[in-house]
Amino acid sequence: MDAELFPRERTQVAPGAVHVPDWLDPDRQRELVDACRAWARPPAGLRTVRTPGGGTMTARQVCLGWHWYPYGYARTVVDGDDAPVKPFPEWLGELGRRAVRDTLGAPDGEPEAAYDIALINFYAAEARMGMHRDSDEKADAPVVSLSLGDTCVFRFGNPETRTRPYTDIELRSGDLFVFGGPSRLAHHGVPKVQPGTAPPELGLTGRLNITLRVSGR
Ligand SMILES: O=C(O)CCC(=O)C(=O)O
Repeated sequence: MDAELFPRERTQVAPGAVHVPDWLDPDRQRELVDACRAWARPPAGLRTVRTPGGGTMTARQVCLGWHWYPYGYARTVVDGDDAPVKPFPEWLGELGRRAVRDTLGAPDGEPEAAYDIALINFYAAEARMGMHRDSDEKADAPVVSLSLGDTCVFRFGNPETRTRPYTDIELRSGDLFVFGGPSRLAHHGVPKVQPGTAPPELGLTGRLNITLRVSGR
């Protein structure tokens, strides 16, 4: 039995930034892992991202809709096999809009966000992601982040600096994190993954993160 003594609660981490534990049920998590496996296949599959300074990101990545590279967007994998980026499925956009409605509520008199970018990050045991802002988009719609597999420490900071103040949150398989409004450009990162913590029935070794954004393009 692995039920929590006290269930984890939905938390507003900062204005416009909300963590919802267990938002995805186990069946939905499995469906998303299967989808990620298909998206990860070449062409335009999972790749190692090289940064302009000559380094590499330890989390490997595949994109849907628009291809993100440091630091811009393209329709083909300009820093990889040059293949057209895989399409962004409508059902994933609907999942993103539901995530925003469930956390931040329906936008006042404005149309709901038309999600058109997914970044799928795969973290093996030693992978992490440095503090950064999601600032290559031309739209200010909230970012939706879904976690699958191993638990990680997710560091959520502030828009001004890559350093303190920040809050460390444990993101587990099935958790949702949404950040918009005054937190849309907050720095965030993943300093640690806890290997071997994925739910065994998910059949995933490591951690997957699905980040949904609106390009505004
Ligand atoms: O893996 C995560 O939870 C964060 C991913 C992220 O920050 C990004 O893709 O920009």
